[in-house]
Amino acid sequence: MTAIDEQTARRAAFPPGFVWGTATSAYQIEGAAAEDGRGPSIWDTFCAIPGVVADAASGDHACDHYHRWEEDLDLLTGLGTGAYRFSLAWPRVFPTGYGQPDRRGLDFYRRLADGLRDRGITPFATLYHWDLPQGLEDRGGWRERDTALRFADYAAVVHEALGDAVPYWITLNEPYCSSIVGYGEGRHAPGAREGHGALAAAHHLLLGHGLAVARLRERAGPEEQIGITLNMSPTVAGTGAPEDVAAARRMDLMVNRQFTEPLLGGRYAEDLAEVYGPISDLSFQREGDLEIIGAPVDFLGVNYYYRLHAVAAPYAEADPARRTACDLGARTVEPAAPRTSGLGWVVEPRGLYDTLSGLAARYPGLPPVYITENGYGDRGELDDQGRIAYLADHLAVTGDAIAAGVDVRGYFCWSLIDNFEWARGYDARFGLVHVDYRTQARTPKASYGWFRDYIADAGTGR
Ligand code: IFM
Repeated sequence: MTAIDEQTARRAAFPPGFVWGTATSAYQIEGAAAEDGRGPSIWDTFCAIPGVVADAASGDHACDHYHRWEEDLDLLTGLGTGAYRFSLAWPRVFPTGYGQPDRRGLDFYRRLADGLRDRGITPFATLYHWDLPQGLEDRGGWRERDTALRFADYAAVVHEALGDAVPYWITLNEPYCSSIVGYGEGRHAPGAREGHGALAAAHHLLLGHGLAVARLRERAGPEEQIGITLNMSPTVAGTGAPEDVAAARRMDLMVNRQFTEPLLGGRYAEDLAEVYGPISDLSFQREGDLEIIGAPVDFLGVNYYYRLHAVAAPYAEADPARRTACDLGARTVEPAAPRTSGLGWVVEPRGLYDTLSGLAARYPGLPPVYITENGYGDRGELDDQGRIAYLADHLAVTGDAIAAGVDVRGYFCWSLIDNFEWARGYDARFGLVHVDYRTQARTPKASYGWFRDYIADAGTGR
């Protein structure tokens, strides 16, 4: 294909007004963990536990974005993206989770949102990207219904402060990770390994989302859009054996349908009680919750990285009453001869197409979709050809999904800059821009220029 042909193909693939952006989150980039009254979050506590985060790293300093945000926004200008997705740190706004909000935290996000708008970039604000105030975790965290109520209050306070500057609101980022990975697997904060508690957390996160949507709607102007972001991993059976097919279905429930069914279908997943009944009485579900959780959203954010291949496996714990929420008698396997990322993650662009088309097929009233994260992890190469190939392939299937009729409105690359990759610390890098953590120097990688040119070709960057 010639350069002109490529440009024509890109213009045709993405409709006018298609939103191009990059995404980050507060704890992964801000640093300044003890500044301006910020209270501790569950991630500060988790990182202090020996052995749970690679190299004993933490987000204490991260990319120092709290002080270097203007430089980072200038990187966005250079990229030509029309939107930027960031998250607010709840403990900057409510240092203990309760009481009066701290103005200084809200002022930081005001500066950030205004700085974006000054540059002609639309803010997409995520209210919760995993950093629960430790004060709330001390009272049970997401296991408790009260945390959902606190989240809705926090959403209302943030909207009061920023409603005139932020047109797109995302309540939660990846509730699967905040609940099952954090309270079930224990790989993320708060590091719990529970059955009932993790399922309660999943439910209360969804409830918090629904309550927050209602509070935001009361205040939002007609142009404001409210949604939620899920990480979706279409799950396929590793073989055609019935036990593997059943195992894949259980994993799909845990990762995907546990969240999509109440949010988009207004019902609990049909096999939720069957799969989870042995480990929980699901007594956290109350009458009326489904109506709150399933209230319409203006868009769905989809984060896609990989597909899952599952087969049956022995339960880790024989006694169902002692099982964690991720002990499902299933394990993941790699497909034959996989293509992998610089972190060894299996790369299957087709999974993004399946995610998008599968959502549209399963949920007839599916709201418009934004791909709020998609990206490639490696160890930080500046000439990151692997990332470029990954992005190109995933953008191509996004175009295919649009051509097939899925209403995809935007694409956000994860991530603008290298950052704190949770339990993997700083070794895993997803940025279009390299960060030297000793000097905090930012250096655009090859993918930064490639993405800039791609957006320019697609012609709808702003
Ligand atoms: O870095 C994370 C992000 O916080 C949530 N989605 C996946 C990314 C890459 O692992």
